[in-house]
Amino acid sequence: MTNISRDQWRQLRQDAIDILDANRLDGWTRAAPRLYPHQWSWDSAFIAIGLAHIDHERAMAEMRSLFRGQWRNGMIPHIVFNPDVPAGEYFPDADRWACDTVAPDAPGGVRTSGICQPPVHAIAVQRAIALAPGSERARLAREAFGPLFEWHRYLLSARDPEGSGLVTIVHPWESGMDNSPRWTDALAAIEVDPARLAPYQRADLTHVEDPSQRPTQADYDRFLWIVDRLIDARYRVDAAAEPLPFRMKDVFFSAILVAANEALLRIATLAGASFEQVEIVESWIDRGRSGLADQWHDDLVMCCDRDLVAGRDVTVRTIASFAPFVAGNLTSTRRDALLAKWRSTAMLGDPRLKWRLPPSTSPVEAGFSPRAYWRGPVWPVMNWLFGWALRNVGAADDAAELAREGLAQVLAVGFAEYIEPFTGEPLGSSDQSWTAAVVLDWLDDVEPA
Ligand code: 2M8
Repeated sequence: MTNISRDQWRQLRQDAIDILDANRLDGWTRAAPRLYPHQWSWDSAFIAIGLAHIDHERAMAEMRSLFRGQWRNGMIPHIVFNPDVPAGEYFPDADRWACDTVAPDAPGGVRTSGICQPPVHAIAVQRAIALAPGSERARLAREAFGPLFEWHRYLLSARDPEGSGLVTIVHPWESGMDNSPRWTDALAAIEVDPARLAPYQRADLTHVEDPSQRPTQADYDRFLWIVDRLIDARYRVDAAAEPLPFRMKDVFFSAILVAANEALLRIATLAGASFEQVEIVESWIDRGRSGLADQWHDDLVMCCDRDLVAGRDVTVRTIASFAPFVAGNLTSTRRDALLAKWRSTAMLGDPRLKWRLPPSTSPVEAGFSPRAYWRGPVWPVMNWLFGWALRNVGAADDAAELAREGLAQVLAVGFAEYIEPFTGEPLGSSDQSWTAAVVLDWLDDVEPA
């Protein structure tokens, strides 16, 4: 149940549509009007989930446009660059990534970054298909199955040569949670040689009022240092001559891949995929779940990333520690333990919270910082993702709470990128596309009062 009136419901829906329309370009949607003027991979997938409620064709076009940037090795890059953005508006730009000059696997015709982001895409395609007329579903499934299958195959081969079921990310930007304290120790261990780092001008600080919300300069240097090492390797992460400086088994990314493979399985059936392909996807799901189970710590009641460079598990408590909800199919003991943790003062039970919504980092964690990027603020898109996941694991009340509180938050503060958890202050970019998109999905489930 929500406390949204019919007028509020209508207004919120219209505002969300207006934001997606304003951020719309030629067949795709900018992540945000100023701070993020290009097409971001997982933003696009969430955007397609919202668009599916307005126009399933537009949702599919969003995904199709992203697939144009797919690499020859199957990778879907984290950014497909908009050629019309003036130089200096966003950094690092396509020239700095240099994929088209150094990477043999980069696509022709479009410029992209050389890393990837969590694979929400199959989940989005499945949603668009489900909301399309019955007569169109098989066609849409056939169109999307190939790119999605190759994308997942890339993640389970180049990013998991060990066959662990867990994806190795090679840059914090790949996690989508760029500045999370999950990466603090691994980043601190990276030594940047200033003489070898080309001078650069950040663009992000010109778009936010308070630079302390964004990553520090030292971390930004490390981010670019890692990009340079990837360039040295010509972006062949599985065949780099020198070990890459950041190598992390990311449990949140890996859990999304399990959920995406579940979605891919349904798409496969509709697409008429071969028996072998279906068996492969099923084996990926099993591998993913068993990899996540290996990273479960009973004493901490959390799933931990593994730092492959340092050879240790990362025990920092963040929203990513709840990755098993996203992967689903938990034992009831583990599900109940994780739900108790979710409701505890380490997350939603913190009495200081303005809305019962999960901070990106647990408030009991030393690295918690309520205004800093991915170190504490609440992200509407995460509220949606965990609501979706909780519903899938049968925690319907907890899922409904996220939708109710999430909508109340957007009603109060607008379509912000992220929000201070205690004061409710909207932070980062305004008119963020994925925030608008998840509102459309929530509203579809809500009966106005
Ligand atoms: C943020 O990341 C970009 C780099 O990819 C940035 O800080 O410039 C993250 O929140 C990421 O998850 C998101 O996809 C992107 C666009 O919304 O912004």
